[in-house]
Amino acid sequence: MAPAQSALSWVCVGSGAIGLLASARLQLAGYNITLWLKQPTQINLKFTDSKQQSQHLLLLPQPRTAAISRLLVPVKAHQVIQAVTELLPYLADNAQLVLSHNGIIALEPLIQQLQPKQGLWFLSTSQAAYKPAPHSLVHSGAGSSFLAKLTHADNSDNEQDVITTMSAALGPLTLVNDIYPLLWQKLAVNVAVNPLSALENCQNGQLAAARYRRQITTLVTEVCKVATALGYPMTATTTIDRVYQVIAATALNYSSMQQDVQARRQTEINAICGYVCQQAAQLQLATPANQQMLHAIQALPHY
Ligand code: KPL
Repeated sequence: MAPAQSALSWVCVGSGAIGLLASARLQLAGYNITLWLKQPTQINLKFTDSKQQSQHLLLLPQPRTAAISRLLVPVKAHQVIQAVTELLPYLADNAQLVLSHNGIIALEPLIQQLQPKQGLWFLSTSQAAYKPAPHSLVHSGAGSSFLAKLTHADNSDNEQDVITTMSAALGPLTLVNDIYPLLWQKLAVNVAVNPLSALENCQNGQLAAARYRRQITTLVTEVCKVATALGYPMTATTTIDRVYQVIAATALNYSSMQQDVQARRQTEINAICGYVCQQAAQLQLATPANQQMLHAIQALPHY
């Protein structure tokens, strides 16, 4: 049976791996999805799904004239504010925006710019995809996603539409009331894996070696201390176990930060170790291992 589709068109910002994955899956499920790119051009995408079946899809650019009611923003943490600010004049007054990125950033400045009926959501995903070439996408790991609404005002029609569509895009999907406990858990994984794999220029799996154990333990323990002080209780032993489970499950993957550093792109370090250090400073807690990682990545030419 065909899924209940959104009658509304969705727009996806950028052509990153997760955005293209969501767009491809939505188009295949019969949704109307367009891309918002710096250069509005169509993408003829070779999409290889998680069963290794390939097909070609044509993804069209969103016209600059039409109002946008539904927006998926799967851009890097440091690109979110600028991307959404640029799009604000194009948003319908009941537009629903879904953010999805690694790390945590302060979203209050963005929420303050939204109209009363506009809604902001956050989707955290463990779906894995990569681009072997600019117009080629491989869905390399079938994961799942969590979705939460960050703003209050709205009516249930809009909400159901967002939930149904995000389920088709990046599901299986679990709806949660508060995304922050999950974001802190994911942050612990990213703190442990991303900068270290970037500095060592290795696959995630190589971080299971005994020589990294002490550093990973210290980094993750600092995250747990800060999260717990903020009201998101996290025990170090359980969190470290989870980090090693992710390292094992993604052993052959290169982390997003390793890829960013190799491609000389700006990394998400400020939203990962930087966010931990910033929150720790406000709480007057010391996080020297996170500070050291932050500085080590910032010292690279294109951090
Ligand atoms: O989220 C990731 C990333 O690379 O950014 C992990 C979970 C570490 C997988 O590589």
